[in-house]
Amino acid sequence: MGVLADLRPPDRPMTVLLEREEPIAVIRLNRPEALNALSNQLMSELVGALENLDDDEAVRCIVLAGDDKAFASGADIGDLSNPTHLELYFGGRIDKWDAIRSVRTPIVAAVSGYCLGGGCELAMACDLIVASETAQFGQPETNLGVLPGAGGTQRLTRAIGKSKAMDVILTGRFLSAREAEAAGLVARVVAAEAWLDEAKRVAQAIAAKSPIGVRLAKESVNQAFETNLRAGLEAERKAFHLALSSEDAQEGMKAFLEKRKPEIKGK
Ligand code: DAK
Repeated sequence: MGVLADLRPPDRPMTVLLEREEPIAVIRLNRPEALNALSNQLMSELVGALENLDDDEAVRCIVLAGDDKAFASGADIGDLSNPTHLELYFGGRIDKWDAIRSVRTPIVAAVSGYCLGGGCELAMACDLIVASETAQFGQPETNLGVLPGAGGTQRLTRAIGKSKAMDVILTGRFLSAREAEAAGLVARVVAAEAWLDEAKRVAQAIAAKSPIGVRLAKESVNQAFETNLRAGLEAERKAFHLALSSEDAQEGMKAFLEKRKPEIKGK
């Protein structure tokens, strides 16, 4: 198991671990004693790892995982309580979430156990969610007198619709993996022992394709969240033309016609 950028204070253990299995990489959230609560240190290390991997051409897809018990139980409530207005404004918390949104490499969230609050928001900021049948999703911030603050009211509502999102956010109840899958939040649910392997399989399948087509597809799907249909279709058309002009696209079509496997170069 390797370790990427070491951003921690000298006396603190890494809260994020990196396993490289090129062409994929697996980032493991590593605060088991706090159910992987997203401390400020963890968020800094996570963003550092994601940005490094995003710049690394050898890595074509990233898996973001917790452990069996928790993907992440939310923002670290200790870090979240009693900040000053100045800390909130200048502390860079929101910047970290924006940085995650800017990652172009596809990210598969691999979720087992608790996936709550900021943890659920983090999973939703990834591109798709593979879940263990033990996973529980929720936005229990209203129990604390606040509300989701890192995209939960927006992304959850787009994923599962208004009525169910209101149910989850206003009552604080958890969705089981199966319910989350039926509602459209989760792409695949697998047996408890298979969640990480399945997420890696999904990542390998993505990583086998041209990174140009994949990144442009990610960008285009995200447009569906951020703009109207007409503008989204325009963006898709431009992305398609861009992809079509790549060497990988020419090779992909030639290989199909010649009944052989394409040689993907990422160009
Ligand atoms: N923060 C800090 N510590 C946590 C934690 C959390 N979110 N969740 C669990 N822990 C700690 C517990 O305090 C406990 O520590 P010790 O007592 O052993 O020292 C340890 O993890 C094990 O937890 P439990 O003993 O409670 O374990 P249980 O199995 O009994 O219960 C639980 C599991 C997940 C149901 C429970 O721990 C729980 O309810 N946790 C809190 C869940 C929660 O409320 N999550 C939402 C937090 S608020 C924003 C960005 C993000 C956010 C907001 C703004 N901006 C950029 C503006 C996000 C906000 C949130 O996520």
